[in-house]
Amino acid sequence: MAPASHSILPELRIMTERETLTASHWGLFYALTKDGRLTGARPFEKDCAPSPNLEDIASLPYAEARILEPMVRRSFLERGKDSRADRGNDSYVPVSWDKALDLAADAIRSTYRDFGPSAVWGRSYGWKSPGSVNNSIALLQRLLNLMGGYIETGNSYSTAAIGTILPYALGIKDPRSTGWDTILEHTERIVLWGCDPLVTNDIDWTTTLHEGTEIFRSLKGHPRIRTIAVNPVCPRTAQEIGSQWIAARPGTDCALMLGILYVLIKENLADEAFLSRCTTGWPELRSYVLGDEDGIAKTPAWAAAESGVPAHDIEALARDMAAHRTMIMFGWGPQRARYGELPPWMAVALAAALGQIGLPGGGIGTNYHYCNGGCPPGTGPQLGQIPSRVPPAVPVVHPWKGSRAVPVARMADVLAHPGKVIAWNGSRIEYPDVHLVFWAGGNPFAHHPDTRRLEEAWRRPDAVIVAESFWNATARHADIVLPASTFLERTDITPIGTYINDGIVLMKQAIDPIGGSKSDYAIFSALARRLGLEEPFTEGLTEAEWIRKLYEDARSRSLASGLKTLLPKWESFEKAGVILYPHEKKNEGYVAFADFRRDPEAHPLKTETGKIVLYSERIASLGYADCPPHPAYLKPYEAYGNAEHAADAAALRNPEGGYLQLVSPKSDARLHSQLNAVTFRKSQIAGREICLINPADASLRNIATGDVIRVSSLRGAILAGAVVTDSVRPGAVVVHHGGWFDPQKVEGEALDVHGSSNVLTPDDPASSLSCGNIASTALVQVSKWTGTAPEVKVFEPPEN
Ligand SMILES: Nc1nc2c(c(=O)[nH]1)N[C@H]1C(S)=C(S)[C@@H](COP(=O)(O)OP(=O)(O)OC[C@H]3O[C@@H](n4cnc5c(=O)[nH]c(N)nc54)[C@H](O)[C@@H]3O)O[C@H]1N2
Ligand SMILES: Nc1nc2c(c(=O)[nH]1)N[C@H]1C(S)=C(S)[C@@H](COP(=O)(O)OP(=O)(O)OC[C@H]3O[C@@H](n4cnc5c(=O)[nH]c(N)nc54)[C@H](O)[C@@H]3O)O[C@H]1N2
Ligand SMILES: [Mo]
Repeated sequence: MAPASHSILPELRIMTERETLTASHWGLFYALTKDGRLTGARPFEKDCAPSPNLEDIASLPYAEARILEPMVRRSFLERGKDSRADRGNDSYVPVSWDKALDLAADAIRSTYRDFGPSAVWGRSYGWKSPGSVNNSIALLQRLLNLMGGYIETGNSYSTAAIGTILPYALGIKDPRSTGWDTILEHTERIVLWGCDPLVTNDIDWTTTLHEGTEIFRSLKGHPRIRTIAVNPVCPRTAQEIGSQWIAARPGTDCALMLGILYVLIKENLADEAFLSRCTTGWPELRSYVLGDEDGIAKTPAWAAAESGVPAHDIEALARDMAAHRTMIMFGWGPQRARYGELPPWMAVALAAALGQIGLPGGGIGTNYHYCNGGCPPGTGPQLGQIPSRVPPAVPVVHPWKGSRAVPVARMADVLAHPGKVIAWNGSRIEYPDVHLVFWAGGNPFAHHPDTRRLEEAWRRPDAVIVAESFWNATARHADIVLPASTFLERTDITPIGTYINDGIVLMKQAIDPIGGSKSDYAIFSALARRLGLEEPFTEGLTEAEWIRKLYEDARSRSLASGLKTLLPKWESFEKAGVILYPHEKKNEGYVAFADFRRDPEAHPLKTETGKIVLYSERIASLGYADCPPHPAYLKPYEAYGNAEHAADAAALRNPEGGYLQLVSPKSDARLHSQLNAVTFRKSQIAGREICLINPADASLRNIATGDVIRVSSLRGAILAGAVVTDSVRPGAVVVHHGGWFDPQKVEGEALDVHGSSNVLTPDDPASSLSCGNIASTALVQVSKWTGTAPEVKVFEPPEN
């Protein structure tokens, strides 16, 4: 604590300046306060690469868009569920906490009474804030499980396609990556394929010390390691560390990799010994590459025509990868697309053909860009969270209707089409009939594709309850809005690191709750009380007692297992605020798939053949038209060169130069939609979310940096601010994910006047295998906006 400074009237008011250690997705930091108000943030001294976004976090609680009191949608208050069609077009009325909680409890009680748990969408997908007690999603699910359950979901919006295909190909969803210590010792080439680690490693699902960021930065000018980025957008990582940029068209990675495989085969560079010893299905894939299967030889010239990467660059890349110890660092951008299973599967095939899987520093890793993947983990107990999987505390009378679990990214489809049957990774799923939606800690109006379709589907359920801190579009589409305090306004505890397990930090409360907001624990305990579930919900513990319990549980586990790092007594931990785990030699030198490579029979993979699978009999037996049994290049409906196949081809052709391919990657200024409430002013152009466009495409359309532009697809239209830049390839445009959705009627047209990319994306499944969400695979037209530019209103509270 800093010394108190003097005020003019010291007898009336003592000015206090404080530093409080806490933790966010962007890392640990000291919250600086003066007179109870946040004034800034100072990074934690052990943070290897503090986030540039910390200052914005310190202003977040005071955003104008902050929800200050419980609110109910006006016509819901008057007409209840009969007013559901007004969602998104209504005003809000402030009510007391008692009133809001009574209404929410009524909606929950009546849904379970009339329809049972299969009518409840309680998955509440989202990134909330760290905190193992005030984990809004766990708290919501804990409450709903006590009521009898809710519709379970599979997959995520992050890794649906890759996490579904890798078990077929490698026998594991998310293989541990070869350690960075090994990479730094052995690797000669790093291919950043569809990833931007200096952007995406800025955050962690828990919190972070940014070890990965520091290592990636150290690759700049490295004497041995050369880096190459394959991406339609020149990633910030490549710009910072000086990588070669291979600017492939979006969605053409498989074509590009097929061209590389062709060169490897023709020039005897494919490691046939490894392929026959460690894989199955290479003969089938090889014949596809050579064109024996479909009559198309996947030559570099063919690959060049698809990907836009010159044939000689493809040849050079193939030879360079084969001649050097090469690690393919595969990101998750390419798999959030139609047929998104195929690029990661093809990348596994490419790594197998290079024959370096299981060698130190070679092969493929799929999480170097995320949560410090590849960093050797520390040694210590994992902190748990408040349990959400609790048995029902009341009798469940209604039989379950529909399937118990659905693919998470079919959410809008589920809301819209109860009873619909779909295929999903070998099973048949029947959608339940949703009557109640409850979200706490996620922003579906930012994360789900095709926002306009979501808006329609969202108007079907009888009631929508949202616990949020900000007036984003999800709050603006709710019936009952419960104001949650931010993590800076409550105390909590969190582990440090998703893959890396760096320790535990106490997130001490820095400021009082803003307005009438309450912690999620307080909100859900109050709801539990109204539902007669207070005792099983709280187990008689306060928020502070839960925090201590989670710590004591971790401590006794560590004592029982004789772990070297014993956690200190609670009192010492509370005083220190943080414990960091030591890094041990035994966690270093890890080489992924080394045992398997040495002796595949003794260390079989958990795949259908025990080997790396390049042709899957199991996938073949499913007979899905949208997921072939070996990695292949399939062209989606809305792809480069495919406008003529689109339902309304004319709408996609505009006189000023035709359609462009949309890419919507992560923003370095946000975590999805989080922080936009405070960053919008400095990150906007022309008062809106930016759209990156190549000079060639911009000049065809008479667009200059700073112009307001209209970007539209078959699904909807947004306004954005143009940034003309060489860092996006011709034919592609970028609207980063997570800009807030601000729907307005402008000259008779329904427009999002701020620039949320998901207004443009299609809500199609990646394929019947994963049913994953799609963030790219959209054709858009772009034109200069010549009308009057409407004011963005979404960062102010809605009307009363
Ligand atoms: N087009 C496109 N779409 C995408 C992606 C893409 O790249 N492009 N990425 C996808 C991916 S990978 C993901 S994971 C999803 C992410 O989608 P989300 O996780 O839904 O996005 P966030 O903006 O992080 O939403 C978290 C919400 O929780 C609120 N919140 C924060 N802390 C608390 C708290 O303590 N209590 C409560 N009650 N609320 C809190 C925040 O204000 C915010 O509104 O988006 C997906 N959608
Ligand atoms: N700053 C910040 N960091 C984050 C997040 C955030 O919102 N902000 N979100 C976090 C979350 S939840 C997740 S799941 C991870 C996601 O990590 P990723 O999914 O890897 O991140 P994205 O930005 O969606 O995509 C990575 C890259 O893929 C590129 N890309 C898009 N389409 C294609 C394609 O067809 N081919 C190729 N070769 N490249 C393509 C994009 O331009 C982008 O640079 O990031 C995490 N980190
Ligand atoms: Mo994600």
